[in-house]
Amino acid sequence: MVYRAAPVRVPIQDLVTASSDLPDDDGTGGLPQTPAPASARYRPISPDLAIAPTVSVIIPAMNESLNLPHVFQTLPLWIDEVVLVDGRSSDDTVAVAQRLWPRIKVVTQQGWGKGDALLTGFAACHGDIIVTMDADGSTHGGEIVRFVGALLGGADFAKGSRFANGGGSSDITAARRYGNRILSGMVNRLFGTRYTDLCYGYNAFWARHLSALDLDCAGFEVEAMMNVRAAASGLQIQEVPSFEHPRLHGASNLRIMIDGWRIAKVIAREWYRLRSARTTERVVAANMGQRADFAKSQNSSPEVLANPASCRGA
Ligand SMILES: Nc1nc2c(ncn2[C@@H]2O[C@H](COP(=O)(O)OP(=O)(O)OP(=O)(O)O)[C@@H](O)[C@H]2O)c(=O)[nH]1
Ligand SMILES: [Mg+2]
Repeated sequence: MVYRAAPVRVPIQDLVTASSDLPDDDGTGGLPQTPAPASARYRPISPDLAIAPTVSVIIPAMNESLNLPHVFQTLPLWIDEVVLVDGRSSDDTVAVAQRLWPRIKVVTQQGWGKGDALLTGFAACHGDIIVTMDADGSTHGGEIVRFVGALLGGADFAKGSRFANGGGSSDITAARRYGNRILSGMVNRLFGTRYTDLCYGYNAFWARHLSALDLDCAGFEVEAMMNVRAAASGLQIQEVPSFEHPRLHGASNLRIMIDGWRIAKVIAREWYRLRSARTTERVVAANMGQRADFAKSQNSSPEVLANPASCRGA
């Protein structure tokens, strides 16, 4: 797949030439009649990086109208789609977002919780790459290029981390840091990962992996579930250092004890799920092996033994 290729570094000069070379004197009002050259699909996202895949940014927001001006100011202009998932805000979150980013797609979630909001956003977006970030001013849109760069460099899932080299937080409390460390340790032990920051909402992945993630949870445990399922389904994961700023206005929706407990339950459930799947795989493999041995001794094929009807009338 072309998307798995290493970052394509097309000199900006070439891009400009490719675009201005498109035919525009054929009486079609400048519409190209011949397919655009391959390089014209690429657009610059930094001084030395150009990309072809489209990028959607999903922003769950509940009563964040005061924070949105800052959030949208940080978003790079090269992103293709912004989807704001409104959690039935009682302030003018939606109107502010539409004023700040006229091309924005606003969807109202039907259920409750950040997880439900993200699932709603995933269903509504169209990009090849999906980026998730918060609407409270804690995540900076200028970092999106790092996530996209990691995906273009071969990762399936780019996971933001405040505790990776180069990351940080001026927001996290001691209690949250400690809880996060325990939960990350649990996942690392049970799933063989090396996560430094399990509970962080700034992440990105290729949209084609949505079915592998198969997310189905409503609350803040959604981030833990994404990370665990990405690992369990064998996706290539790369941590991306990120800096978390304090929420600018308003109050946090996270309830540390309740949400921490929900995250722990998700981890336990996912581990049980994975273990059951592996046990089933082992049993099936053992049965197939026995059948193959028996078939060999009977000079028949294992398929025939599995389904004797298939050889009726033969
Ligand atoms: N649509 C929607 N968005 C939500 C919901 N709960 C939280 N969010 C958004 O999810 C993002 C993260 O939520 P926060 O309340 O900031 O939680 P947090 O970042 O873990 O906590 P703080 O660090 O204290 O801010 C913010 O943009 C919220 O507006 C919800 O039920 N629906
Ligand atoms: Mg926050």
